[in-house]
Amino acid sequence: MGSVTSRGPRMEAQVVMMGLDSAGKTTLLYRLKGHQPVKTLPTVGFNVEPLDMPGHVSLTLWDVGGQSRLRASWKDYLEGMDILVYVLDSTDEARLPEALAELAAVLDHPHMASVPFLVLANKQEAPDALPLMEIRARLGLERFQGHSWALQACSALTGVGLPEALQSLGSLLRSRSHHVSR
Ligand SMILES: Nc1nc2c(ncn2[C@@H]2O[C@H](COP(=O)(O)OP(=O)(O)OP(=O)(O)O)[C@@H](O)[C@H]2O)c(=O)[nH]1
Ligand SMILES: [Mg+2]
Repeated sequence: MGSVTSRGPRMEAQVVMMGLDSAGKTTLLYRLKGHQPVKTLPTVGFNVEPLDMPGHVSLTLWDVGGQSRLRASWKDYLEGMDILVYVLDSTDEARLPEALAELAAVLDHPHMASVPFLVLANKQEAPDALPLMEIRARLGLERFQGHSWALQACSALTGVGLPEALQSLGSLLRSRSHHVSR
């Protein structure tokens, strides 16, 4: 089980980013680091980047490739993670059920017991994006009992919603670290 270590005011956390191929995970990773939008290739394996957040929180972000042939190895990234960031392509209505099934499979893994998760409804700036309310209804995240979770709309392209996403991430991590220390 991972540990959100809190020495003095500093907190360190391991964050794993998952979601179907083309959801926008790698684009998000580099936007969160403050880069301009980057051109990405489908990720084979993973990218890992440190990210210092305000409030003395140091994250390590693991961005794992989401193509179907790669999903069998998702389980290899779960040990020691403090939080899951699950990225959805809001324009990909056809694959929403598949995305939800893969999320359920990840949360079902023993390493994920009581690990919080943040679902990012990405690509919200696109004209054909499903509205957040509809995504919320379709996902039914309440079913995942035993996990704290949050749902946030964002666009890795424009950056809208990313500060809120980091805030949600911080709150979920803090609730977990309190939980762990008791
Ligand atoms: N319109 C729009 N396109 C986006 C957004 N975020 C990412 N994309 C595009 O979606 C495509 C896939 O983005 P990636 O970041 O490579 O997706 P990924 O989730 O890392 O995909 P895998 O590595 O295959 O798992 C790229 O063409 C991105 O430019 C967004 O917020 N809005
Ligand atoms: Mg990628």
